[in-house]
Amino acid sequence: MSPVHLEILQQEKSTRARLGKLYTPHGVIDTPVFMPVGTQATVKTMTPEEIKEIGAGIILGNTYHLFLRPGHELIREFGGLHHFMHWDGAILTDSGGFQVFSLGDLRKITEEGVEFRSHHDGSKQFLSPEKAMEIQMALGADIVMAFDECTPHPCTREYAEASMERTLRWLKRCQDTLKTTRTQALFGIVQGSMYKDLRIESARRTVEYDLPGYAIGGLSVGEDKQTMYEVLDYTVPELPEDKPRYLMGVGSPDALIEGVIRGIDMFDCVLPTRIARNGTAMTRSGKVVIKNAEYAKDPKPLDPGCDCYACRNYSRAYIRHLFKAGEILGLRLMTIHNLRFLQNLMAEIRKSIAGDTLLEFRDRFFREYGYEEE
Ligand code: PRF
Ligand code: ZN
Repeated sequence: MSPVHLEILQQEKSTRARLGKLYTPHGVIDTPVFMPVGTQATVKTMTPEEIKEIGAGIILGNTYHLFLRPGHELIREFGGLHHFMHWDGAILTDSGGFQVFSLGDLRKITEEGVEFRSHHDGSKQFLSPEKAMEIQMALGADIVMAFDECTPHPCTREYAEASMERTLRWLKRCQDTLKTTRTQALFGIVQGSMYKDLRIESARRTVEYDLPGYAIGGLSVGEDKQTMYEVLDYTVPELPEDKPRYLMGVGSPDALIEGVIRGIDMFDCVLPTRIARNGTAMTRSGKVVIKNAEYAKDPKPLDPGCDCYACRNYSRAYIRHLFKAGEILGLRLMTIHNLRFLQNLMAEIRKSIAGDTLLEFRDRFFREYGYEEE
């Protein structure tokens, strides 16, 4: 059996949402799950103990960044990413197939792979399906992602089709390279831009590889949210019921709820941690921009409904002061809060699936929070 597998506990009757347990070599994770992002072998500003305390059991790492610095060979020498960063929970590593393609003019795509210039020193580098697997084998993540191309948006049909075909050929090379390992699970990535027939074909042909899990890539790349939800509406039914489904790079509260309703089990995004460091807290009544003058004398916690360390102990006025004064603790408290907010949101989503009330939960949540504009 694959080192990673999903047990489905309940299928909601009124939506495609499922409640499950994701078994990994580093623990069992309740799904649907949001995975905090630890791009450079750290969830920015947080210790692993703090990540545990907010309730996360799985985090993300990045092939692209760790390959360039400190280098995957060094991490291998330290016994892999888990040991190197002192995290004993589960880890999923992304393949670099997104970061490299975000470099724009700094990269050149061929059948063999992608040549690019390092964002650190401009040095010439190369990533291919084989190289991305070699790096992820050295990092030792529980779940490794196939090396794909995330097409830009908008994108012509011709380009989307050619790119989708290449991503499928690359998947074969990823699978062949990884065959030797018995402890890491390879997830394939569905592409096809916003073209229905391409998405469906990409999903069907990716599923033929009989992988332990499937991701939907190429979304949240600038299209509007309704378009993303439509793509999910026709893509998810092509994926097997009994395998985890991962929507890459999505983490706004409304998209998490809408994604779960459409049958997604896993999500990741830099959004909660990034906006935290910019001084924005997610709360049940919407966003709190902590530097705003209205919070200068506000004795309330960031979110009166939250049980995180920041909300249990500190006022908005104090956290605003930390931000105004440029104090690091401000970044830490906001990050703890936003990550805990999303963990609590996912827990409520799971409870709603169990009670067959997810649509009611969505409507109530949206009334209180307001729709996201991003
Ligand atoms: N591919 C990979 N990583 C990703 C994406 C993708 O399409 C996205 C798209 N939102 C985020 N991260 N490999
Ligand atoms: Zn909080």
